[in-house]
Parts: sequence; structure tokens; C-alpha cells
Amino acid sequence: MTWTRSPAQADWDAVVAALTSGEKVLLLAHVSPDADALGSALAVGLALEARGVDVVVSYGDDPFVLPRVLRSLPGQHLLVAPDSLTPHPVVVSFDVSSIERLGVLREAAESAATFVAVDHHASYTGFAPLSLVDVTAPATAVLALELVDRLGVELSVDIATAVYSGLVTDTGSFKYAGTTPGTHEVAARLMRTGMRHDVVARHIYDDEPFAALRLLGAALDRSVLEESAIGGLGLVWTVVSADERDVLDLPLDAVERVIDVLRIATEAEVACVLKQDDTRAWRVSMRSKGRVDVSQVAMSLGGGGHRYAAGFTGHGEPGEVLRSVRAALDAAPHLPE
Ligand SMILES: [Mn+2]
Repeated sequence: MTWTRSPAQADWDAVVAALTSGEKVLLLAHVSPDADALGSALAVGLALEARGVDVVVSYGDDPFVLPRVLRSLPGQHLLVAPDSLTPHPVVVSFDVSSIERLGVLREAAESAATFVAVDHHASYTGFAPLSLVDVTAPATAVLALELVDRLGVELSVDIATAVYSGLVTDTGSFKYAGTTPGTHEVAARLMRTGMRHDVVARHIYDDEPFAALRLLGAALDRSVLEESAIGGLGLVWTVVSADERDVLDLPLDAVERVIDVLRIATEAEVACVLKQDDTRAWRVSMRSKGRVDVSQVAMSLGGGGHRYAAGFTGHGEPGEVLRSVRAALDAAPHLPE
């Protein structure tokens, strides 16, 4: 199934009807939530709260660790850990491209009377009975904003802050190719509420413990450039182990910045970072400048994402995981710039 069109009017109406039916609503971000997933869920959560709906927000991480993106997100009073959740008849997932990305909350979603997915991934698998999916949206947060509007809730500073956090994250601060004039119009509308875009930017991009800088330096220092990889397009990669994080007492999301720096290397079309999580699995992040669709590469390895940014989870020795990445990259078609 391909998802190329905007959601149909009837689907929007059905979702608004479900959310305002008087039933309890559970809004979900994907595991290890980023600002787009959690910002979208919290924005809609705040809107539903304003409408008097009984609503909570969660994500299926076990243990339930609060990610650093929460520093910029309002609505945190809506968060409930998975083990404290009661059954909810209406469940909506945000920015979740495949059912596995619901983690320990998969069952809670699949057993709900109404299960909706709101997403913008080209790799969205169609797992939910009701889908609001637009693969041309630069962020799920844009769809969340439309949902807020359709709920008839006035755009508050808090809702705008949550939406903006997702938008600025998924567009790479409005740098990625998916950014359109419409993206900036959405951003302008959000800013007109008086929200503090400078504070959001600082919390998301410019606020790390000193130890995270040490880790970044070490990860860059050991990075490897393979100029002849991917038929000469070039690959740059590095690895960050769980032991190394433990020594510096850093959570997994402290490694997030490494790929953002690594990907600027001129000689490499694709950047790849292997981050070992606390279960010793490898979370593999990939970034492309556009000549290779890394979402296709990630999907062939059990993950997903977008043309320019994608990832998957690998197991075993890092060298083994890298071999599978190289093989998948070599098999990927070269696209025009
Ligand atoms: Mn997203």
C-alpha cells in the first residue's frame, strides 16, 4: 500500500468524532520518542483537555525514561507510564510508521475499539484501521495541528510550542528538502501565538551536559570515511558503545547529535552512526544528502524513516551490522540530486 495523498475528509471527520465521543482517549508517541512524535501527541492532548476530554499521553518504552526532548515540550502533566495505564477505548498513535514502534503499548492499541494512526512516513505500513497519513507533510506535527484546528480548539502558546518542536526537529531547523513555503507559513502562525521559538531551539539543539561534548569528540575522532563506498558516493560512520556512555553517565539520547555533525562530511553521501542501547542492541541512524533513499535501506534491514533520515535496530558485533548496512547501501539505486 502506498500513502501519497492527504487524508480524506471522511477520515478526519471519523477521527474527530471518535475523539469527542466521550470515551477515554490515549495518545501515543513511538518508542524513544522524538519531538515530532511526542510534540504531536501532547499538542492534541492539550487540545482535547481544553475540550474537557479525559485524555492521557504515553509511549511504549520499558523502562519509561523521559527523553531530553521533553525539556521543550508543554503538557507533561498528561504523561502516564505504560504500567500505570488503564484500558482506553480510543487510541491514536503519532509518528509511528510500524506497529513494532509502539513497544510495550502495542497490545493496548490493538485492543482499542478505535485505533488511529497519524503519520507522515513513506514507510507507514497501514497497521491501524483508521489512518491520517500524509507523506508530503514535513512533520507529523503539521497533521496534529490540523487535528487541533478540526477539534475547534484555539491555538494556545503551549499547543503551538508542542507543534513547533516537532516541526523544527523534523525539518532539521527548516533546512531539509521537505521544507516548503507552507512549512514556513505554519511556523509563522505558531510564532504569532507568542511562543518562544528561541527557547525551543536552545532546549532541542543547544543544551547538552559537558560529558556529551566529550562523547561527541570521541565519536568523531574514531569516525571512518569510506570514499569509495556506495559506488563512489561515499560513506562516513562511527560507533558509540553502551560502556562508553556508562563511563560518562549519559543516556542514549545524548548520542543523537553525533549524526548531525557526521552527516556534513563533503566526501560522504551517507552518514551512519551505530549507537548501542542499554539492552546492547545497536540503534543505527542514517542520513543521506538525497542520492540514496535511506528509508528504503532501513526498511530492508527491518527499520524505516524518510529519504534523508532513517534507522533500524541491529544485533551482534558492530562490524557485522556495518556489513549489512554497506550491502543494503550498495543495493540501493542512485537517485538524481
Ligand atoms: Mn516525524
